[in-house]
Amino acid sequence: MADLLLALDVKGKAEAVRVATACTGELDAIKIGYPLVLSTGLEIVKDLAKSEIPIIADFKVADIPNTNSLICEEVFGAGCAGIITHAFCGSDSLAACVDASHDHGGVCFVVCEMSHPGALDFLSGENAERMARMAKAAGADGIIAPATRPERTATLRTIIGSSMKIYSPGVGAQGAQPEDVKKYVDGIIVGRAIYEAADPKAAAHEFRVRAR
Ligand code: 3DU
Repeated sequence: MADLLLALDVKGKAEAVRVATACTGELDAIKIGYPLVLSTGLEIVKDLAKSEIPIIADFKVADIPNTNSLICEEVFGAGCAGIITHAFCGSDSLAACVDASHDHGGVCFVVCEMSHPGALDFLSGENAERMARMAKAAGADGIIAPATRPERTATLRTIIGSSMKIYSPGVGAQGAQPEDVKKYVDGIIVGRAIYEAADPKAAAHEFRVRAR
């Protein structure tokens, strides 16, 4: 049984609020990222907070420890409940992100293996497994692992155990189905298949039911 997270990669406040409002009652969290925040500013978090579900900032943080901490301050200061970071900058950068998240009462998720085909160049295989071990050692709350490669997500689950969460992108537009991964993960992340749908609420409802 997995939660449903909407990847709200639309541009502008009006469209973001339209989709989020349409999906009221069907979502467990909203994931925002660069497309939306660069078009609206972080103030969008306050507008989306009216939906009363957690907002997770997918900024795939990848910098030196001090910069990572500063990014976390802004994200949590704006009202986000969680942040998504990369791990490939190393254990000190990752620790800075995890610690700053926890200092602000938030959660930190770590990208381990990505869902697109190009992930096979670097962000997969042994590298992903090392980053999963690093995420666990850093005390991260969870990892991001691909619905498009469920067998890899299953492997990463064995590394992190059951005390950490897995959120899984790749369902819908990237070709994966909720049924492919729901037994390995705590949440599926769906973007285009919901926000581009003629009826986003109906689309979200169907994904939510299928993820259960
Ligand atoms: O393909 P969709 O439209 O359902 O969007 C997927 C979202 O998840 C999108 O925000 C993307 O940036 C994010 N994501 C991945 O797709 C793959 C990853 O490995 C990590 C995040």
